[in-house]
Amino acid sequence: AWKDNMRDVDKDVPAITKSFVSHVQTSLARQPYNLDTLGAYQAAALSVRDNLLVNWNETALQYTRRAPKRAYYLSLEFLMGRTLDNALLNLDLKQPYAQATQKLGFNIEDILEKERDAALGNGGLGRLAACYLDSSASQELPVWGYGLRYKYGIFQQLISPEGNQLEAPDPWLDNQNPWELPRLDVAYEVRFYGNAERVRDENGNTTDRAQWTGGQEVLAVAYDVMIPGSYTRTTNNLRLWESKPKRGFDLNSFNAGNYEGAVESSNSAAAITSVLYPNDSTGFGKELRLKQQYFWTAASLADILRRFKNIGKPIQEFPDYVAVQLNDTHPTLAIPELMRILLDDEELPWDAAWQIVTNTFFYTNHTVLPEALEKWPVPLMEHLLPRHMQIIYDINLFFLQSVEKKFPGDRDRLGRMSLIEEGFPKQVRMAFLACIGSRKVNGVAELHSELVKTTILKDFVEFEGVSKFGNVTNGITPRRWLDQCNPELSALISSTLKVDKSVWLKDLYQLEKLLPYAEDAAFREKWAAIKQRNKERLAHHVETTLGLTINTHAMFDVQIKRLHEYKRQTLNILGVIHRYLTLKNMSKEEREKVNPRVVFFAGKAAPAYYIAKLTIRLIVNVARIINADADTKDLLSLYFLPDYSVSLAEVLIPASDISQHISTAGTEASGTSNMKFCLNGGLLLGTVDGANIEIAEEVGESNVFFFGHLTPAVEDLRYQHTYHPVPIEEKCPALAHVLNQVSAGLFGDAEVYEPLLNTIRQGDHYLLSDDFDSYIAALAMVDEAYLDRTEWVKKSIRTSAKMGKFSSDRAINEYAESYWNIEAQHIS
Ligand code: 26W
Repeated sequence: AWKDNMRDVDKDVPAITKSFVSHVQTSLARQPYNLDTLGAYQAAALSVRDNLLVNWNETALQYTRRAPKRAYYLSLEFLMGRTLDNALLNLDLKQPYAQATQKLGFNIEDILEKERDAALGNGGLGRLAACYLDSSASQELPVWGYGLRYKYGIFQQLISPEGNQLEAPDPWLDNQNPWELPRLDVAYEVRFYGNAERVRDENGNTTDRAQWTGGQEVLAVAYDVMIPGSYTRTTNNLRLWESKPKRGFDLNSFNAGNYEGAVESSNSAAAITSVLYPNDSTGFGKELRLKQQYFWTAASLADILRRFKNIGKPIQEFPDYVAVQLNDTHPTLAIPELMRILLDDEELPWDAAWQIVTNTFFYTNHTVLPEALEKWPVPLMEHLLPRHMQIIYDINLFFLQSVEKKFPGDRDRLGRMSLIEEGFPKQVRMAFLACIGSRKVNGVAELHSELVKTTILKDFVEFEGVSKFGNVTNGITPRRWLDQCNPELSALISSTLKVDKSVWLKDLYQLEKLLPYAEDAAFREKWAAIKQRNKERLAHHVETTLGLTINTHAMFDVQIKRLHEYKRQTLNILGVIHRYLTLKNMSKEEREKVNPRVVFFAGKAAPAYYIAKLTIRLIVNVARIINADADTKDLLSLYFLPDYSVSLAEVLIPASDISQHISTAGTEASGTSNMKFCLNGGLLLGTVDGANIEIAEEVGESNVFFFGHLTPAVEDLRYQHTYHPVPIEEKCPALAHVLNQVSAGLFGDAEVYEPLLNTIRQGDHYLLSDDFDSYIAALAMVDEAYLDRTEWVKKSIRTSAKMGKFSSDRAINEYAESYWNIEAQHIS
């Protein structure tokens, strides 16, 4: 049936060839006969974009006509990766485009490789937003994304010869971006600084209203990115804002001969959307970051409000037509901003305004790590956003009055729950503001959502009732993370299930039907052969990009994610060293029984995160030594692949036999790459944390490798480290030995690693010494299991077959039904 809906999409090869050649000649002003592959990419992209635009316009038109309730996903990060392959697959145009370009002398895979990643995100939170956009369009839901059009995405990571991470800018727009449409006609003015003057009533008393004037005004200009659904006409929109000076120059300063001053205002306006902040988990207090947050929320809300007003309904009905999802606390200023609009522009009374606000917003929390909870200094807020600071004080006043009413005289509680944290300076607690300003709050996996309720928002659960707090376990789009990145496996699944992929890719629970095939030797052989070819594809990629040769007959063991102490890449590398030392001590005969292993790491460290950068340096230098050791190199080798990205993940994930998700229990909110590995038949080695737990629930504990202390033990263990420390030699001799070898300079630079090693020797906040022995034991179980290849492949099939729950389609439908109350709109 979906095919009928695609009638505007031209699938015949001659028509595609014509459109391609026409773009070569007229859009690129080049000749088809001396076109390079980059030119072929650009022409193919522009031709596919023509198809998308037709559907995108039709979708927008039908939404406008029907005026359904819509949802808006506000995220400072959208880690989209490449678009062409995804668009071709979602539109079912890959075959005809491959044929058309083949005839013109190009290989479609080479063309796809020419696209630069759109890397407007740091990691999990940004990639989740991208998966949710794919699922919203695929489920025909009226959902738009709102974000910033950064000129520079996440930095490019280089590794120096010593093993240090270096950062280079990512000018991703340099080759032009065919996937965006500048909307110079859609622009809003955004104010910063200035004065907020309370409006007085006829008796001279102050009111809830104010006038905000003066300061600096900048322009937000819209750029629209088309988001095609899978096997549907629905093509949604991701609207990204770019900042521009309101005037090119200030005439007054210009006439006064102050030329530099006149151009300066234009410089500072453009700076707002110039760069993505590369920190996840820390680093607020920067004025420019707060400016980004307000610029984006103000422009997005103005745009949403204008669209709502076109329906012609009274403002009280706003929440019946609009749901706004706050992706973490980054867009929390939307709450006081909507209050400002309703109070000062719409002149609503406070209670009516607050009623609208608290029925419009929904807040997703992505971390309980205390250092990652956003807090903004009050003096900075007062300076940059004087009117919003007033409103926040008013919200706080009314809120604390209601707390006092429910818990009379409980001063500690008032202090704990205040939106303003005492101190020098005072700070605004953004998670609390997001919580009280929202209809519902959710975490991103069962365990995490429980931790939100029992730790950071415990008082708020007691005050507002538990029903406001929920869980939506994260998901991943099976289009990109199976069909696109692992086409052979996708084809095997379709032929085995005897259903078109358009069916099972949108109903991922159908993978369960693969379960009986775990017992089918012929199927297992095909399954294993695909894994092998994916390992060779990765090896080929590493060979061509880094010039390194990889043993594809080894077990591929992968840990790829942002570098962070809580994610414990350090535990992994110390485990590798332990394995190396063990191998070195073995006799030749003993070594012959050992299964070869190749360990891959990839991931970026925040540029100012010293310990994370030291971990990279250690990994690189351990690799240098052990990859060159003739005694062991056939049995153990190690690679740090620089510049981790979405497109690199698409090569790494299908090639993994085992992947590691080994955070200290209770610290990883969910994790989403764990789902991607399992969907591609990789087994999971992990702690009892985040979504690992739900993955194990689905696939059965016998199919995952769990280790380590559980969340309830963590607090006590940390207490012991602080107040009753036991020397590491006593507590964990194996780990002590490894640390001593590093200290002794086995991997060079004896003194360089001391600060990293000392995080374990002193305090050990992430409990490496508590989990090391069980980690090593789990690694040994993995080795043991891999020896029985038949049983391993069975586990692999069973794992993939049980990933239905982790489709982002399931997740986005939960948001649509239980949070936003929006309905699918079929675009005919
Ligand atoms: C600079 C402030 C800051 C603070 C937190 C920036 C970014 C963050 C994010 C919340 C970090 C993040 O990406 N969290 C991850 O979100 C994923 C999607 O829900 C989860 O799967 C990961 O477990 C979580 O770490």
